[in-house]
Order: sequence, then C-alpha cells, then structure tokens
Amino acid sequence: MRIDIVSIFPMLVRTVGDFGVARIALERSILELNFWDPRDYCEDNYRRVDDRPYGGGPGMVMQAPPLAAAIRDARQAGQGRVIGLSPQGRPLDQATVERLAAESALVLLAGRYEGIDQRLLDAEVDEELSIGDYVVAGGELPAMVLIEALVRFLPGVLGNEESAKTDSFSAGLLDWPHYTRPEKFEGKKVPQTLLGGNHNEIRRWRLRQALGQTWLRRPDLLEKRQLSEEESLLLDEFKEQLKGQETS
Ligand code: 9D3
Repeated sequence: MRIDIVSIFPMLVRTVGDFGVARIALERSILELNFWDPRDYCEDNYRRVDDRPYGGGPGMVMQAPPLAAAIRDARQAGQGRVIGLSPQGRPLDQATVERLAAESALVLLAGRYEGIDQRLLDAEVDEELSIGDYVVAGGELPAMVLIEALVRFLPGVLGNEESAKTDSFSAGLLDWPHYTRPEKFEGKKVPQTLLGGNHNEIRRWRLRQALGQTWLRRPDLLEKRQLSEEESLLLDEFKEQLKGQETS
C-alpha cells in the first residue's frame, strides 16, 4: 500500500515507520510512505500556510492554495482517495480500517490550527475521519493512528493471518485476559483451565471471559452484536460466576 501524507510536520508523521509493524512493512516494501509539505507550495517567502478567520474569532485557519497544490501533487503521484483527518469526521472504526486497507493507495490530509478552509475540503477531500471525541492539536497523530491500524491488515505483515483468525473468533468483543510465566505472581495464580491441555475448555474459557468483560465494560458493543446459542450460555455462566464471587 502506498500512503501519501500531506502535512506541515512530515518529520513527525514519518516516525510511525521507525518502530513495530509499520517498520517491518516499510522494510519489506509492503508499505510506502511519501510526504508533501504545503509550505513547499507557498507563493510567499515566509512559507505561510495560515491566516486569520473571516468573520473574526480566535485562532488561525489553513489556507486553501498551498494545501490544494500539495494535494494535487500527492494525488497525481499516488492515485489514492483523499482522507481528511478532522474532528468533524466520522469516527474511525475497525470496519473502516479494513475497507481502507484493501485500497492500493491513499492520500492522508493532516491539518493544524483551528481548521482548514472549507472550500479546500469541499473540492479535494473524499472522506473525513475522526479518531474520537476528544481534541488533539492536529491531524498528524490521528494520521499515524490510522497508518498503524491499516498496516496490521496488509498481507505479509508478520502474524497478520493468525491475528485475523482470532479477531474473527472474538469480533466485536473485548479481549479475554492474558497470562504468561511465572505461574504464580505476588500470590496470584494463572487460571487452572489455561494450564491444562483441554483446547475446547480453553476456547470456551476465553470466549466466556471476552463476553463477560464486554458485558461489564462495553455493553454498547454487545447490543450491536447477535449472540449465538453457545455465546448466550457462556455469558450466563460468566454472570453466575460473578454472583458467586460477590457472596463469597
Ligand atoms: C473548538 C473547535 N475545535 C474543534 C473541535 C478546534 C480544533 C481543535 C483541534 C480544530 C482542529 C483541531 C486539531 N485536531 C485534528 O485535526 C483532528 C482530530 C482531533 O482533534 N480529535 C480527534 N480526531 C481528530 S482527526 C484530526
């Protein structure tokens, strides 16, 4: 996948490729990152990309002309759809990540200041995405979040076939609890089921925990999801176990 990033802080966004899965993807040429700095497209000698908002008020607005020129070059070079990172965008979710990961190229637009001239957004941006209902200072970290999420779905990135399998087993649920050595830590033992070799019991334990933790912490996720007969039974077992713990 080729990703072209339009940002006044290319050095910030490029660090996403210095570590972890994105680094592996870059090394294997499964991922290519290209950068387009709107300041390189300024007409003035001060490399200005912002100006005061029409109508008044605090903060500055990113000007359309340098952004338009950078996006046009990025589009021409990469041929990708333009995704704008914005607090006004649709909240990013896993289904969107998987849909975008199937594209061969994307252009990501990361803004700074209070916002971007609306005429630029109307003319050049195909889709606007937010990473959640909280405020960060610009679109660069959201773009990096999207890149890391996308890379996990690119074919040939280490472990992604195995992860895809477990992800579909527990799709729409929170993870089950994980344990590794030592078997006893500060007096607390690893659940007995995980130490035995009964794979069906281990599978049922994990699914029961995933359903139970989701019910406790994110009931909104369960409402969106239809439970199978086995899943309903396992969730009931989790609730019964919880009652037992409360009275003991
Ligand atoms: C008071 C109005 N603010 C909008 C919520 C102004 C404003 C704050 C921060 C405008 C832009 C920004 C910079 N943020 C992003 O560009 C951004 C973002 C975010 O702040 N939260 C979640 N997702 C995203 S994607 C891009």
